[in-house]
This record gives sequence, structure tokens and C-alpha cells, in this order.
Amino acid sequence: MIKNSLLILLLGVVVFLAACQKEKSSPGPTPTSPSVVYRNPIIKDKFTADPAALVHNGTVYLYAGHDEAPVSQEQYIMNEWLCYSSTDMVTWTEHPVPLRVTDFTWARADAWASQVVERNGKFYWYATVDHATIPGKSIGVAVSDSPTGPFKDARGSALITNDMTQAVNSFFDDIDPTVFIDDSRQAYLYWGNTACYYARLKENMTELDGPIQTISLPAFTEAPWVHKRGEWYYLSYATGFPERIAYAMSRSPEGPWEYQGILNELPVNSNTNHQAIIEFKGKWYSIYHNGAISPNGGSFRRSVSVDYLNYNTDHTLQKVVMTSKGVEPAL
Ligand code: FUB
Repeated sequence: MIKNSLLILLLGVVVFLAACQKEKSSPGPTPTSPSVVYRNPIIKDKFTADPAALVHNGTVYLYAGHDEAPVSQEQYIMNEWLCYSSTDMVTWTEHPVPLRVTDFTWARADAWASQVVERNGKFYWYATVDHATIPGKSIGVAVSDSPTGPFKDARGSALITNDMTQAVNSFFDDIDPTVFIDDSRQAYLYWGNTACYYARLKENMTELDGPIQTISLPAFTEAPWVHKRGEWYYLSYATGFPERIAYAMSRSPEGPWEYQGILNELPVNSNTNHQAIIEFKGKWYSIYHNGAISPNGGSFRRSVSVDYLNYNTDHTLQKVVMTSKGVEPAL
């Protein structure tokens, strides 16, 4: 009995010593790399384009055109706009469709680029559509008491029609509205394709308050967006074709604008590029579209992505680095 116990004890010591020896010679545990989360594009179950964003009461509202073209059709099929919201720029909630082309009874097609702004507790949605009786693109304005809608036509007619602008001879130059409300409370509407226009808006946000002016910008294609930081105004826009995003700076929303260069290079798999720029919880973001969703993404099936926007110490903008990783949750 004692002999057996001694044998078992001896065996245990041998096993223990062998284990210690193995531990000494092994390289140790392999460091595990933290798994990378790929957040871009941020909307993956629908094709979304021409993003615009509004920050209101601690929430970001994202508005986008819905690219509905089937894979067999290489053209824009866009009948409605979509709305999402987020409190951290990472988790997005979709809301019921808040606006369709059919909500503008005078329009016939094409829910192209748009933007929503808030004034005096109401939300105004400026949207590109094809006019049913005045040939060419036009801009309508819809209104709602809530950023998520439902929105209804605020005028019963277009705010801008093709016959109101003459800088270029085109049916497409009255697209891509963006609205900026200055600290003075004066609101401005900017828009255009090949020519960049702007006009003052009345306090009611549904009528122009003065003449339509043309802004001279190098290689302006479309997609203007105006934002302000400190004393500087920034006018970013799509340039060339396929499109990059360029920008200009000014001390006034009425210019003169000084060209600064390229902000955002060609997006993946899309010949258009369209940006919205916002500040949220102390960080700046560029929201744009690309054709990154595989296998069917492309120029007519686009997807909205988000990356950081950074400033240089001289107030110029650093180029946006378009990533598949996207941004971290905003706290
Ligand atoms: O989505 C239709 C048009 O393509 C937009 O109005 C332009 O900005 C370009 O993105």
C-alpha cells in the first residue's frame, strides 16, 4: 500500500516537472489582434445616395435618395428619399419613408439630391425633382413639424425651375440644393450643375428674397454644400467627372470664394461623389456615397459612408480618408 502511494507521488512529481519544462520552452500565448469592425457603408440593406445630414437635439438625421435601379438598368431609378437617425454616428435607425416624388404633384420623376434644415421649429426639405410641365430639373420644398416627417409640399409649386436660370444652356443645372442659415439668421439656397447658383431665402424659407447669383468655382460639376467653422465658410462641391470633391473658403456666405483644392478623391465604384459635412459631439464628419456594396453596387446603386473630417491649423481642410472601417461611436 505504502509502496503504491510512493509510486503515485513519484509519478506526479515527474509529470509536474515535465509540464514546467514545457512551459519554459514554449513561446507563450499568441497575442490576439482586436477584431476590426468594418462599418462603411453605414446602410447595407438598401442602396442610398446623395446624403444630407441635420444635427438636431443631440441626434443626427441622415437623408438620402433611394437608388432603386435593378442590376439590369444602368440609370438612376429614384422615386423616394429615405431618413435615418443616430445618436452615435454608428447605429442607424430607419424611419418610414418621409417624402416621395409623388408628394410634389407638379413633379414627374427623379428623387435626386436634397437637404433638410430646421428653422423656428419646422423642418424644410429642399429636393431635386424633374418638373412635369417646365422642361428640366427643378427644386421643391417640403415642410414638416418633425425631422422624420411626414413632409408635405410647402408651396404647391417648384421653388426653382429651369427657366429661372440662364448661366448654362442645360436641363440639368437646377439640381442639388443645399441650404445654409447664417449666424445673422439670413438663409441661403445654393444649387447647380456646371453652374453654381445661390440666392437669399425669405424668413418663411419657401420664397427667394432677391436675385439668383452665379458663383465662379473651378471645374464645378454639382453637389454644393456650405458649412461654417469659426470665422470661415466652406463651400465644398463635386468637381470633374468622375467626381472628386473640391472646396473653397470665404469670410462670407456670399463670397468671394477662394479655391483650396481637393477634399475627397474618387469614391470606390461610383462616378458621382456627393458630400454632407457636419459637426457632432465635438467631431467633424464627411458623409458621402460610393458604390462599395458587393456584388451589385455601382454608379446607380450607391451607398452612404461616413469618415472623419479634419482641419489644419490654418483652417484649411485635410483630405478625407475614405475607409471601410468608418468611424468610432461618438460619445
Ligand atoms: O443622384 C442623382 C444625382 O447624382 C445627384 O443629384 C447628383 O449630385 C449625383 O450624385
